[in-house]
Amino acid sequence: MSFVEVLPQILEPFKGVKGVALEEYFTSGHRTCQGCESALVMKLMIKAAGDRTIVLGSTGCMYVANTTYYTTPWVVPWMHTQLGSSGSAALGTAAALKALMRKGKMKSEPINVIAFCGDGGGADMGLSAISATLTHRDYNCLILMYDNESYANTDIQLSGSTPYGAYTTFSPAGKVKRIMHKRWKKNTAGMLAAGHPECRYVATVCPTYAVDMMNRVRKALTLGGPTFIHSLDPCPKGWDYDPMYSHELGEMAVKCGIFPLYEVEDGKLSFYGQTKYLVEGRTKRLPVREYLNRQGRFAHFLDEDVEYFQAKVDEMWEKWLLPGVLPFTKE
Ligand SMILES: Cc1ncc(C[n+]2csc(CCOP(=O)(O)OP(=O)(O)O)c2C)c(N)n1
Ligand code: SF4
Ligand SMILES: [Mg+2]
Repeated sequence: MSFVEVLPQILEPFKGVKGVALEEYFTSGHRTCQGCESALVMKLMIKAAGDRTIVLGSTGCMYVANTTYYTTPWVVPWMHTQLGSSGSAALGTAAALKALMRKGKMKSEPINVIAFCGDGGGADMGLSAISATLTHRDYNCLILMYDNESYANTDIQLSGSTPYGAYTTFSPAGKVKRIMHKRWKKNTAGMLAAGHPECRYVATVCPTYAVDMMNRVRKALTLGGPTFIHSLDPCPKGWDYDPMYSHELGEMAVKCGIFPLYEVEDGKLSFYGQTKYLVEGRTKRLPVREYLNRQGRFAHFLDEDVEYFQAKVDEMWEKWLLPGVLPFTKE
């Protein structure tokens, strides 16, 4: 039996908006909400990857709203997988392609494998499968976690990625208890980058910065091996704001330092975009107050809640060993 090494595709970065591919592989026929940034993430992700790509998606808005009544916007091969199994689906598909090519049952060619999951499916339920996949250096697959900060599809339940204090159907603000959700958001990308020495690439992205985002997808696929991308996606329904402000809220989350943009390539960390400016001191972090005020899920916040939120973000930047990335503090 001959050994066949399946090399990844080489996808050069898009040089600005004018260099972006015109082809669409996530088209009309979906039923996501108006202003849904997760739908935009799907569109950009597959635009960046191109047509020689298999997409796998775990249960959530990006499954349910994209496969209604026997219609689908996906132009590339696509398969649904169970809510907690984006990691297993990615690895299994990459392994199956490799085996079929080795046995000569299909032409040997680089095919991208991308599995997406929501924050419920990725940061919570599917974390162990993602972790396992990130230890298998021999398989080329990207796991993209689209983070709308709730279990949105089942009507906005709290996830490990929901921000402190946010109103969800599992954490409604009441007269006796104003703040029901008192845990700080899970640091998924930092945790996966720190704990998986075989993983070649971890990045955070925000679809507000579309070209930057697509180029992180292209880099992940080009590097090969198991890779992970975490995108922050404003969700008009769960976050409770007018859909026209989706992009602006993504921008504010980055500029407030709530969601730092960075990549870790073979263990080397670099910040990019607006976050790089913050790290280099070229711009100042925006206060979180306006970001919070613009969303109905924080409408019950009093001044003390905003101050607590701000203090926690300050801590991420001023006390963490790697600002916004690794939450250890030095003695
Ligand atoms: C094992 C399992 N438990 C519960 C569900 C019900 N369910 C379907 S979608 C969903 C929400 C998933 O949340 P997330 O992964 O964040 O994706 P989103 O809906 O936010 O896009 C839940 C709980 C399920 N499909 N499978
Ligand atoms: S609930 Fe949020 S994530 Fe789901 S389709 Fe609507 S905007 Fe998109
Ligand atoms: Mg979600």
